[in-house]
Amino acid sequence: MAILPIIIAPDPRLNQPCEPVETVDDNVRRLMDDMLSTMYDAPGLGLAAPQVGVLKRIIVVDVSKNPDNPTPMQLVNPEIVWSSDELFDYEEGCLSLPDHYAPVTRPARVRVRYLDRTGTQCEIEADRLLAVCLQHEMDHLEGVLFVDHISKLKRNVILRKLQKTKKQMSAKAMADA
Ligand code: GNR
Ligand code: NI
Repeated sequence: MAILPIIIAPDPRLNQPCEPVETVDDNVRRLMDDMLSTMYDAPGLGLAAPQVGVLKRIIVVDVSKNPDNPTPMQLVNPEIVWSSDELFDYEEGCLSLPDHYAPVTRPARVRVRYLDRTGTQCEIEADRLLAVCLQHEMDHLEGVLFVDHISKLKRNVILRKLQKTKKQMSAKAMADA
């Protein structure tokens, strides 16, 4: 299994809606396994395909935070079929916005329909951290980042800082080459 490079914002690939997967084949399964390896290596609680440059509706999640008892989930074409009126605030981060965090308010519980790695349609109901992560990952499939849920001022501060860091990193890579 491979560890894939994670795209850092700002990047147009993180702002595009992704295409549905037509068939859950070996290529899709290999990508999902690589996404899980990449997520555990980072480490992160979830990862969406566009974060590794693949504009397909695929996400992986594991909120167990316990390497001895992992609960990896791989979801193809996930959709929210129900969400609670009750809301939940959580301090969110994103592997594509490293070292930046902000509170985001979302529905506290969601019911998600998806295809598993065998192509079978499944549904799960999630609350708390799992609900947060599923919604955060599914946002990525619409080209939406957690900073799109906070004020424009805070969003621009974070995105400008990231752009500056990216420029410094590429300048350093050029100098070192
Ligand atoms: O690792 C991650 N942690 C996290 C914390 C709070 C809310 C959402 C997340 S998901 C994030 C990994 C990521 O960027 N997934 O797209
Ligand atoms: Ni993210």
